[in-house]
Amino acid sequence: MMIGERKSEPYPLTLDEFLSFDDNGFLVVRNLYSHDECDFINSMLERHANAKHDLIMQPHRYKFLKAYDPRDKTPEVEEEIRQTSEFLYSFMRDTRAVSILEKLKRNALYEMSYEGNMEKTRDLMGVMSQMIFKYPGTGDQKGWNVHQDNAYTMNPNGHYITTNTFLADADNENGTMYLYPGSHKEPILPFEEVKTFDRSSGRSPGNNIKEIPPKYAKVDVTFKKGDTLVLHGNCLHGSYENVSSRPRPLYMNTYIPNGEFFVPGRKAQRRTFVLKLLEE
Ligand SMILES: O=C(O)CCC(=O)C(=O)O
Ligand SMILES: [Fe+2]
Repeated sequence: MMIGERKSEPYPLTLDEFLSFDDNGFLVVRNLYSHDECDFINSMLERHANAKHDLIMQPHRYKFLKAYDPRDKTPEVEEEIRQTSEFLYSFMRDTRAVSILEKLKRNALYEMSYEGNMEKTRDLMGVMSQMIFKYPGTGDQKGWNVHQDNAYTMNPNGHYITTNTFLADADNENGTMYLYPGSHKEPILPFEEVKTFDRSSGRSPGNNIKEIPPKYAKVDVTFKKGDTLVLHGNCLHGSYENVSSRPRPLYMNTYIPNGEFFVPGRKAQRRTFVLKLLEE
């Protein structure tokens, strides 16, 4: 993937960053993507948004993007949908993100051989994508309840991992995320299921955790355009309501080691995508 000046090369993850992910269950990688790349992705997705800028699930999959796109499906529109979904599939495979995840998940992907060498025994797979525009005053501006992303996929080994790329600056006013460092060491905690798409209920989206273990403290994080939050699927997090007049576009990709159990979901229809073979 190459937009503007920046090449997609493996990210030089430091030991401190590696250890910080281990301790906290998340890692903020500043400026992983350029402003040009963020603008490109955002404007590409804007073409397919409905008037309220509802969340788009699985935009890297043609049939999903087509179902979400409210326009008449002229040949030109069909072509845009094809281009966007293909581009977003390549973004799921982006070397910068995947190189970070492969290091963070190395315990799940590599095994020591009899000779004492580390050998890669399985691949990391892409699972799903999601675009959240979080436009002000649309119904989609609501904050998300405190949840674990793995409460949707239910991987028993805590191997579900996500990248969350902020396509514009995010702060407390426009609905940034907050996190509970260390909470990824918990299993999937009891939660109340909340439908993400049920606008009519007036409820905030996100499976609602029943009780946040008191030993974890909430931390607000602000993001700049191009920052990526790498998040352990079991790490507790939520987000603020967007009370500003700015959108808060967030693009998410999710991943899991090959062969790991996950719940496909009726609406999301999650399935795995090969990353390695298609790397550019
Ligand atoms: O967009 C947000 O504010 C939070 C989204 C989130 O946590 C999720 O989609 O799992
Ligand atoms: Fe989440």
